[in-house]
Amino acid sequence: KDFEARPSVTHLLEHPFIKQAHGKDVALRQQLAALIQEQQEIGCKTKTNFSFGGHFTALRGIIMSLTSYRHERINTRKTLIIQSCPDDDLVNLEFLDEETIICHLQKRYDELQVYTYVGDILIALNPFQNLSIYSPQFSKLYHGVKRADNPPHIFATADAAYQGMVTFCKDQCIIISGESGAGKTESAHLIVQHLTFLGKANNRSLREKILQVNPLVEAFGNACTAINDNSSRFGKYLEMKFTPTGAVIGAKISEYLLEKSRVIKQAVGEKNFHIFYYIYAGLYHQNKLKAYRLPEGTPPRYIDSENCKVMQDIVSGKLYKEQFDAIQECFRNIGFTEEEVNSVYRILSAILNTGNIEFAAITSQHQTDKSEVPNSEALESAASLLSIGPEELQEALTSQCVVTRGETIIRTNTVDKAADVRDAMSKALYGRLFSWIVNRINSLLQPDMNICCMNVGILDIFGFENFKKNSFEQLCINIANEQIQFYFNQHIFALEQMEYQSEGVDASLVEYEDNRPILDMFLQKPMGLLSLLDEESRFPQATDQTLVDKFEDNLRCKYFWIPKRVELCFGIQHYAGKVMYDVNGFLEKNRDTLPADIVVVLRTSENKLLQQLFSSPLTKTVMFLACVWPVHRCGVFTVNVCVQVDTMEMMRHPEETTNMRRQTVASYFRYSLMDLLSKMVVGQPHFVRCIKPNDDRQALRFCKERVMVQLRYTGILETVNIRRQGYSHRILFEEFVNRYYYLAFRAHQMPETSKENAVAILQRAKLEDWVLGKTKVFLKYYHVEQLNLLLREVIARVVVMQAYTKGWLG
Ligand code: AOV
Ligand code: MG
Repeated sequence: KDFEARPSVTHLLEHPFIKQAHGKDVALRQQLAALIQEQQEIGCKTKTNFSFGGHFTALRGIIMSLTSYRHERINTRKTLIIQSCPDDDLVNLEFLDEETIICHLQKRYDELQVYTYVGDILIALNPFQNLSIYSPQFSKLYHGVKRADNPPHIFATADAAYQGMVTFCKDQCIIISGESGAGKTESAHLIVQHLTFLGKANNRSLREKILQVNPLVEAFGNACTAINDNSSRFGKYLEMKFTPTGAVIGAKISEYLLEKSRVIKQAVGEKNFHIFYYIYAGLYHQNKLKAYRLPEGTPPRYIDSENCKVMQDIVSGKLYKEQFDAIQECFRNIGFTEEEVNSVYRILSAILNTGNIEFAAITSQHQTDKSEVPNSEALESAASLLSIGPEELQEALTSQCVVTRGETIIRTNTVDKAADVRDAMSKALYGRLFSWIVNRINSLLQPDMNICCMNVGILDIFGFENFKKNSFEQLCINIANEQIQFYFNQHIFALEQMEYQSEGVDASLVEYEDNRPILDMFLQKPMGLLSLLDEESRFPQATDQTLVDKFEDNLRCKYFWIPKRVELCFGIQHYAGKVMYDVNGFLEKNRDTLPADIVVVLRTSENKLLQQLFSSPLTKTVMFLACVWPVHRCGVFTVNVCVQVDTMEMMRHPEETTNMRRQTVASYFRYSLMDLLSKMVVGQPHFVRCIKPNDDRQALRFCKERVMVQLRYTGILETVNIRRQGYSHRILFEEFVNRYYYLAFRAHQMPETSKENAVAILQRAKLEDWVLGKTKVFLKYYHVEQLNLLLREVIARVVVMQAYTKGWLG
């Protein structure tokens, strides 16, 4: 609309920097002048909003844009706006130091430009307010166009992944990282939204289903924490499935390490998983609490967390109720049956009732360690909702069968032990219910097996956390983030630099902070922290203190220390900062045991869903993973995940193994990381780095120090350097010629896949600054976009010509 108001591109010729150009840049100025003249001659008005700061990198960008538009011969496009500014991309900055970068981001943030590129990587600053840049109009803008045509956007990253998949028939993977509350989950939603648009989900019902997957799983897997009201308490890898021509046909989620302990206890000011509040409020407002045997008046203990006015919110607030309605809608749209949804509600209500079961000690002369349930109402409600007998449930909670030397002995549980068993049952029920929902979604969104499909995977994990009190859960979350940071480093720095050396390419090496030693300290066998934790978990007599002692004796590196004068505590220097961990409960959380007696009772249930949740056999020999850590040693991600199907099932529910080598949360976690990596490595990666501009969740507040810390630990400065100097794409001559031969040869010619032909293509495409290695073409990040765009244009022309020759177009 404001086209006329924009300056004409001719003003660039008057720019003092361009006027003074000397050396190689004179040629650039001449090239620009010639292009502008050519555009004018054919009557094209070319305008720009380039805030040209005298960067010849930017000038090259303009020339590239003009050059590529020449191909369209202007008849189709009488006007042309080159929109990109050099400051859209940190790589174009003239001075590269922290201060300049941060001022730049701040200036952009103040103007609500929350996205900025670092080459092909997207930085996303959390706006903490709704922006009007995600409507369908914006989706149209970011569809198959050049990146420089629009300001940076999360849609552009989704589009790049989509185009990459369609053009090269290669799976793609978008890795979103950032600390807790930085905006990963929101970004993931926006990517799914844009991919469903790009994937031409004409089938409205499929589009709705896919869009509702995230809200549904997040209702079960997200919760309010001290940092984020909608914090992901599990890792999620969502694969969107497309046909080779790019039509979306389904989706699949993989979930990682749900923080089950939240079901039974939350830190002060934090809450349980959202779904418990939704269901309690929904049933409250529908007057159905009685039908699900839920207590009225006082909310169940599991959701009555300290400092959270739950009942007040439930009674007065409409929000929870609306969310309950929305979740019901999601269940229905995705395809869950009424019976299934009802079973889910019954199990959730049973968990809430289970939390209300209390235990009291029975002290007689002979027995001092026996307990009973004084409030039979909660017990009966839980049993009824689970369709099991109340006596059997009470028995399983207050006693246990132990087999020693062929003899079965019944041991009674103390009050504390019984409470532990109760909580273990609640955690197991919830964990399995969550996995079941995910699996059910996957089967409902599974594409037709006969269609060959390709994936765009979107990784959204729990972000790095550092609370006042950090426990085993934070340790796992932070190790997962170390792993993602390591993956980023490998891709952006290590692999690139290794290739310069092996291919004999002379490019400057960028120093970066390698977090491999920290990862090794956690994951190495047998002396890494997780292995030591597992070893200690196998000793029945071990205590949290003996665990700390074991760590102290064995972990000798600068990233680990035991603070003086604080008991049961250790510190870790993570890539993203120092974290102090409180070891209380580490062993128990790692063992995550669910007594066999509970499983036996739950299996007697008449509820079909519950039977399904606990149907896997009790004892199995767990085959230890053949996956040998550290896989990263070889520099390339060859992940050797050799797990039998039943073992994988076992890994999902580690609490159920009763044999000598009990599967622990730590070993399941290690497996999860491997599984995740094995999925990620098959795709071409795209990175989104989310940054939290302040800790108060305030819109338009840019706290320089906080941003600086995040830029430092994510290695943004180094990333800018390597993207500016380096060659982010290295393609074998053979693959390069196969991909792009259309650009220099006729369609029917099958040129030899040689170095010479690769050079012919590069020259024909008029690219500059590329380099040849021994076996590969080394390209800058922007070259690939130019090549792909040219390729799409050429292919479109060839298709039209073929249509003419075949007479289809008259
Ligand atoms: P996270 O996924 O990175 O944290 P979220 O995606 O949940 O963080 O974002 C936290 C909050 O920031 C959201 O609830 C929104 O209020 C706000 N926000 C983030 N991105 C946007 C955006 N693009 N537009 C508007 N508001 C936004 V964690 O899951 O805690 O690691 O475990
Ligand atoms: Mg999240």
